[in-house]
Amino acid sequence: MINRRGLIKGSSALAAAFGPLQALADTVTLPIGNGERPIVKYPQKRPMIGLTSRPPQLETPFSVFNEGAITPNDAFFVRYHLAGLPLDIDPDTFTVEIKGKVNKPLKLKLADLKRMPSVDIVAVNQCSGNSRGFFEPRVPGGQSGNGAMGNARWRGVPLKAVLDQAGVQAGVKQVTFNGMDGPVLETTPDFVKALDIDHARDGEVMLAYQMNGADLPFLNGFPLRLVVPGYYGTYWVKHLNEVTVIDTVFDNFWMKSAYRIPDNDCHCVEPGTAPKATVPINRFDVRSFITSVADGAKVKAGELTLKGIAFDGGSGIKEVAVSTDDGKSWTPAKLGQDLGRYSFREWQLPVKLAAGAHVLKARATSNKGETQPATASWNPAGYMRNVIEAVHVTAG
Ligand SMILES: Nc1nc2c(c(=O)[nH]1)N[C@H]1C(S)=C(S)[C@@H](COP(=O)(O)O)O[C@H]1N2
Ligand SMILES: [Mo]
Repeated sequence: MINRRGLIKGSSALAAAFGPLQALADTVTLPIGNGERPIVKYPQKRPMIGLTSRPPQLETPFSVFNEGAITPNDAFFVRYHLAGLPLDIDPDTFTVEIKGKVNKPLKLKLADLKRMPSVDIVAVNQCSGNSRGFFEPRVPGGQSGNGAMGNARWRGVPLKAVLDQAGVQAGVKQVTFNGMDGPVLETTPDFVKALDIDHARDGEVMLAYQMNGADLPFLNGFPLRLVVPGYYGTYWVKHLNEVTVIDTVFDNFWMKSAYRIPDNDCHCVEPGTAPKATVPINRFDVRSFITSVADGAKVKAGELTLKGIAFDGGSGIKEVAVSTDDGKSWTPAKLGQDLGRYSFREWQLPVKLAAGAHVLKARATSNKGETQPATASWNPAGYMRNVIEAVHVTAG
């Protein structure tokens, strides 16, 4: 399905703009059907797991999540829909327009934004289809492992400040966001997303120009992107240059047809069936991962400290419990530093493993009382997986 030579060739425009692109000899096999992936090297990125080349889509090698709560910029995943990437952005002339139903349309340069009071927020960006490759029965779409997520400290200006400056008119409903990338074919709808006006003005949704203290990497939206804390990555529009206030509910392909979930509590349906009613995907569900040992690993029998991460859509993590007996008994783990309610929360727990096979599990509970299900639920787009994951290890 994925051809390494095609992947490198398809990226030649990027390579020309950002320096040489290295073909790496390695492949990696994700623990999913057809899981073999090339390891690829893109500008400003360390070797990453390649999913597609036109446009570039890169998954973070899972071991990165064991290095700390913050995902380094050069290891942060990359997701695009359209192959027309804006490879010639000049940060000195770049502008973002604020227009539509506003009293005073604005064209702001980066320097204008940087003169405004800035805010910092640590927040997880996760693709709706993170972990889609694990769906049973399988669903179409990018067959991601668990690396289509990352956690960063974002800096920018609240969208509210910019909207207030432009003066939002009475009776408006939504704000739409468009980036500089575009379709290669005219028939492909441009990638534009919308948020309700109250959400857009909540003071947390941010126009971000920095990630972990540095300019955004090109592939993560240089020079400006939307950050929507607690919401799936689809709303985090990159290379953002058009913000439009509208008095209708936006109904383009990307809001009305794509990125929708079943309108029920589990956001799920009977496998193989279609939902009767859907809503746009919105907040993350609660998830946790063991990061210190990989599925299938061999470990030394005896004492071992298990480590991992947990996060939810913004209430924060209340508890992570760990099981070393396939979910029969659970012990609360010790939570790490609190970097804010939208961040990864690290956890750890010393355990003892006798020689033999074990199934390790972590289960997070959020401050609003949501927890992870014991069995995976299913929806046709492969969104929002949050089942309690199993890590099989052999101690010896
Ligand atoms: N301009 C633009 N922004 C975009 C997209 C895109 O295709 N074009 N994809 C979205 C999706 S679906 C995700 S999951 C996130 C991924 O952000 P990242 O590439 O910085 O990891 O970007 C979002 N923003
Ligand atoms: Mo996504």
